[in-house]
Amino acid sequence: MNAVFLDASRPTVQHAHLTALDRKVHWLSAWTIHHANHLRESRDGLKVGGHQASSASMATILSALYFGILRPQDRVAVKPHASPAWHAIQYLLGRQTVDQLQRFRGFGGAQSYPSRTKDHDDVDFSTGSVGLGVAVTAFASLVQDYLLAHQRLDPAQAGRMIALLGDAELDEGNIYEALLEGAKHDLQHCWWIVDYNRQSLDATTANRMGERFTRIFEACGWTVQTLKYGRLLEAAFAEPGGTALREWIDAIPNDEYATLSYQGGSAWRTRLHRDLAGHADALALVDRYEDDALATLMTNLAGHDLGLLLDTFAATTSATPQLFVIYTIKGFGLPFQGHKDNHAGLMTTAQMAAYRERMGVPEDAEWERFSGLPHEAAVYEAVLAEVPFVSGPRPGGEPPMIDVPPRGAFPVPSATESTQVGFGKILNELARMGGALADAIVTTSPDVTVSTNLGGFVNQRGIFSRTEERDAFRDAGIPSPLKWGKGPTGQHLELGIAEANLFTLLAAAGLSHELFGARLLPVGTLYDPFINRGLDALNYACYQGARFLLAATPSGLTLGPEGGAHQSIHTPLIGMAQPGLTYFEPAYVDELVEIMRWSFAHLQDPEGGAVYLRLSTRPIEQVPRTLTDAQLDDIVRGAYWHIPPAPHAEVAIVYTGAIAPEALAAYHEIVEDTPGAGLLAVTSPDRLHREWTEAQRARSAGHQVMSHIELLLDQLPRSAGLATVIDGPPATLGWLGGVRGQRVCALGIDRFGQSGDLPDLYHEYRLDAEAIMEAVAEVVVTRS
Ligand SMILES: Cc1ncc(C[n+]2csc(CCOP(=O)(O)OP(=O)(O)O)c2C)c(N)n1
Ligand SMILES: [Mg+2]
Repeated sequence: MNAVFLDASRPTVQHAHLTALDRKVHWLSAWTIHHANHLRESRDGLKVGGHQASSASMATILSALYFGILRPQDRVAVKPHASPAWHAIQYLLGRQTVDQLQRFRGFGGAQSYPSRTKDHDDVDFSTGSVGLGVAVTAFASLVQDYLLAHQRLDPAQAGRMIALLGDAELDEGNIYEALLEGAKHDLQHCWWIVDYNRQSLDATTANRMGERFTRIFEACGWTVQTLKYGRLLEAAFAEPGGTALREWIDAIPNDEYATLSYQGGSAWRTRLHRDLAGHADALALVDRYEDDALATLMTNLAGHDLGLLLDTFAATTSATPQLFVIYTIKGFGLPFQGHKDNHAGLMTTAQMAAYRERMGVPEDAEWERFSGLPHEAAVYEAVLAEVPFVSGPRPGGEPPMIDVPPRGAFPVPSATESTQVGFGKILNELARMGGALADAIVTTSPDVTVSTNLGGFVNQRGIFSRTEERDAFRDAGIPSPLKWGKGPTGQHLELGIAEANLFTLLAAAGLSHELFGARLLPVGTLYDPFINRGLDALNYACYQGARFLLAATPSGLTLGPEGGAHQSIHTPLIGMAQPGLTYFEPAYVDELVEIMRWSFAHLQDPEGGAVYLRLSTRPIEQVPRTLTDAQLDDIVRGAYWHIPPAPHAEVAIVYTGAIAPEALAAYHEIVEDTPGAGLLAVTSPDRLHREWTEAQRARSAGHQVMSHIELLLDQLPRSAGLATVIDGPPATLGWLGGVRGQRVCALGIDRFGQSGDLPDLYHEYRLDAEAIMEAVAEVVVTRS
């Protein structure tokens, strides 16, 4: 690791320049927010917002990192509401435009919170939902270790994965889930830097949490560095009377310290005189300072001391994960510093004018990069050109696409098979075949590897660990279908039971090509109901544009005896509603093969995304058939006519997923009375619905297009009814009635389930053939 400022003879001129640049970071972040709220035209009366206090709290920490410590390969998740300070730094580095800053929080401008996909400058990790940006750095570090061990990343290109977080962010439970997982995987090169201002959104936070955090992190193998006071205060502590001063400040409760920080010099003096009345030398020390200087001294916390931060970070060269708890004041240097209500506080125009004066920025030069600094622009340009962060290209990019094996290379399903078993066999076969695709796959699961049928792949490709770990059962000759030895070449990352970690890992691994320049095809498995457990992390992964294949199984009521606690109900609607994720729910394994082939290409497509397969443990009789190219295309587009309707058909049964046998049985029962009826297989309600709404949008723009579902339903008379059925919410397919204005009766689950076998459950919850026939009667009879 480069230690730019490690040398004790640190060039002080350079240091002065960096201090000046840090002042610009403070100024520009406050000004950007001010401009968005007070100067830019408002058309809707909404408060624009932005966080001047949170930015000021962290600005110097950001300056230390970006101007002195980071190298191009280091990756940072920035506290969401410090985004203005981060953008200001990118602007000073020439990596952000003034136009973007002027449109901060406006349409097309710099985003409220750093966004990989929406911001124009180079955001490493999106943040916003607090806690997730922290955890993703741990998993990015794990992915980096994986790539290094697989010799897919040049060690010289390996970086530190760094999270900058607020102290209240430490209340988020997902941070501790990641912490535990990191400990299991021997996490390294990961820094979490806490902006310890002891304020949350609502108020000043609990006293003495700091030491508890230390114990928690140390227990997980981290080094904790607590930086409390700046060098001014440390120097004062060394003076006669300084010890008493230190004891006093160490003991003062957070809220009282914050109150005094807000009130300023004379309040400090009054309070110190009261509390240190017996300490003449301490009071003499205090009284050597004028009011303003006293306030500066008493608020000189480590997070506002650039030199101290530079030296501390530069001296940290160990690979051991590091927690930095850095004391700061929220709103540092602003009129509302320390005030408990300052989180969303905005400076008034008058306060801003005074602040501009204090920062030495001339009027009308507010946006200039170096206005008001002691030297000419060229001096700072030269300093910035030497910053290690800009010393070379950043890793990442678009690695070449990996071909997907032809359809014929995949196994033929057994006569009766579940989609879960089919999924396991497909991955197993890919592992056996070898080649670039198999090598790029990395599987992962939160302690359900075996029960989601990843075993075949894992047996062939091994479990990843940076160090070799033997399988004791195998060594002892005890039979087991699973090989559980681990090593650096393994391609499976076994996680503990914390579904948020699964999704956060998928986020990091699914960005591997962009973060590290090496393409991975991550495949994660879990039980479908537990998607809810990690839902925000799943949304987070998709928001960042991560690419992964998620197989969720078992799903729905169809898991039978496992019962209500494990029955997923509304996951199809999540699959439909989640941007960046395409949801499929095939019934037959030949459909699954084609969907997985499509998925591996979609994961790599620059316009692609992640894929969610909702699978089932129910073995169902497969259809002996050879699918035509047109049928294969229909399957990945979301639906095909399992049995096409006649032109005069009165009804079609529409089904998704594992209740296909009930749909077929009902079909054979009704077809005598309603000859020419159709049977429509929907493999992806999500794709159908998206394409339909896109086609509507395109038509309103004057394009003559028809979506897949419109073309399929066009084969039915408009007067025909639809009876739809899915082991999920009826609404998943109920919308189909709106496509051509057909009557619809939608069956599905809208109550909690319970244990039982499938005949009982399907009867009770109206998924059986009888219920489907009743639905058919409903749409046919009501029509006449
Ligand atoms: C998951 C989530 N819940 C709530 C919020 C709203 N929120 C934004 S910042 C914040 C508290 C910030 O306190 P802290 O992390 O200490 O940051 P500071 O501004 O003090 O630096 C909250 C509750 C959020 N962004 N994400
Ligand atoms: Mg805070």
